[in-house]
Amino acid sequence: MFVNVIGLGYIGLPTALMMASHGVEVVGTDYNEKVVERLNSGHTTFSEEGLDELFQNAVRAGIRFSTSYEKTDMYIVSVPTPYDEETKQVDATYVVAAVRNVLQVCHKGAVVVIESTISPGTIDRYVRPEVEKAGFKVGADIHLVHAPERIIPGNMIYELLHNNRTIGADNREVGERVKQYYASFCQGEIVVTDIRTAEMTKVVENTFRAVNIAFANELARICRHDNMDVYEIIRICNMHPRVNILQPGPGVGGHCIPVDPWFLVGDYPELTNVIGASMRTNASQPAFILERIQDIMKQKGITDFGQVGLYGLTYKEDVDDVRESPTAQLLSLKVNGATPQFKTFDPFVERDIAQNQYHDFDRFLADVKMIVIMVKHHHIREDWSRISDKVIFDCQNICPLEGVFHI
Ligand code: SAJ
Repeated sequence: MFVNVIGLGYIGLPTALMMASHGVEVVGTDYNEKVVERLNSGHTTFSEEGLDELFQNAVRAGIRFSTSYEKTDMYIVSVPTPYDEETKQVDATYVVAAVRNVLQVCHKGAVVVIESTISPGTIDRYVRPEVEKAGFKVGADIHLVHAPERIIPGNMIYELLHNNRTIGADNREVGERVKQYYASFCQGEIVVTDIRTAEMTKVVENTFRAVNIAFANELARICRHDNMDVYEIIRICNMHPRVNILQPGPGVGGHCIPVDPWFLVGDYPELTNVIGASMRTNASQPAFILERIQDIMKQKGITDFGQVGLYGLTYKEDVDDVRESPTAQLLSLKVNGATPQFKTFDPFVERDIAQNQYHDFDRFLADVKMIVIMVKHHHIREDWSRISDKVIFDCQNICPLEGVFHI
């Protein structure tokens, strides 16, 4: 068993390390030299519970990292799949580029697994033609498989080991062969199905979550309009045996939930009323939060945005991932044509990525009168007395202090 994992990001790296730690010979490839250098120097590229330990195990087991592609039995492609801003359809550029590179080195009989999230039909439209163009016959010379990932940042290692998985293949025997690789570490059930079904299930799973978060965000707006307590209402509704409402928040971030459902809207514009409306609701949540900040400032006589501190720059709690974060979305909005000069702080973000960003929590606190809790990092929950003299707008419903403002 010899695998080349292409793309050493949030999904590719843990997958490569996991396989290497479970007896598979692995080489990890990334076109970013800095990433490869860092891994080769013995360091991981992002923080995630258990990742460093897994990394050490994989290194001991002989994993290698490189910028070039190698001749292996199987390729796992886990590169980004953004959406085209205009058409909302999947942008398969990175997947196609990776597949082209694979086809230049692979031998006949190799299996090319796409792990990146793709909309139904992407393999037919973009990947099969590449294989044929390179002079191979799909199903005879090269086998194509889609094996979407399901792991959640913050609990990746546990979920890699325990989540059920889906493998889509043109033919059962190839699907079962790929299953053996994943079964080297995955203790969950691994379902083998066809490629289009696998493509669709992944997008549907993330769409389900997006629609349900949008529902919670819409409830928050209705409740705000007439001064009802959305959290109490959700709590009581969720005591019904068949109701399970998610939590409203300051917006939806990450590289999955605000992205993947657009693939369906892009491909089926006439058939996606609920999904399209949900995506627009989630995308406009930061604007709703900005309005709420202004209301609270008015009530409390705060006139300067510079006296307001946004706590949290990541897209969710206890991760260092800032992709599409609600705070970044909020910071891109304007009031009367100008960008509000909020102060910002995040204990997980060392690099300077936002305006007026502090790296010392005490100094941040000293410079603001009002705090907006955008992200529920464990860090802020450790000691509430630190912010008890501030005006608090808690977008995550975690602060137990008196007089806190909510969404
Ligand atoms: N959020 C809310 N309210 C909630 C839950 C989440 O506002 O009740 C927000 C979060 O704060 C965050 C965003 O939604 O900004 C997305 O976070 P998430 O925890 O829902 O999901 P991700 O993006 O970290 O991971 C999702 C997962 N998909 C599902 O749960 C269906 C994960 O299993 C996938 O592997 C991942 O997308 C992916 O890579 O596709």
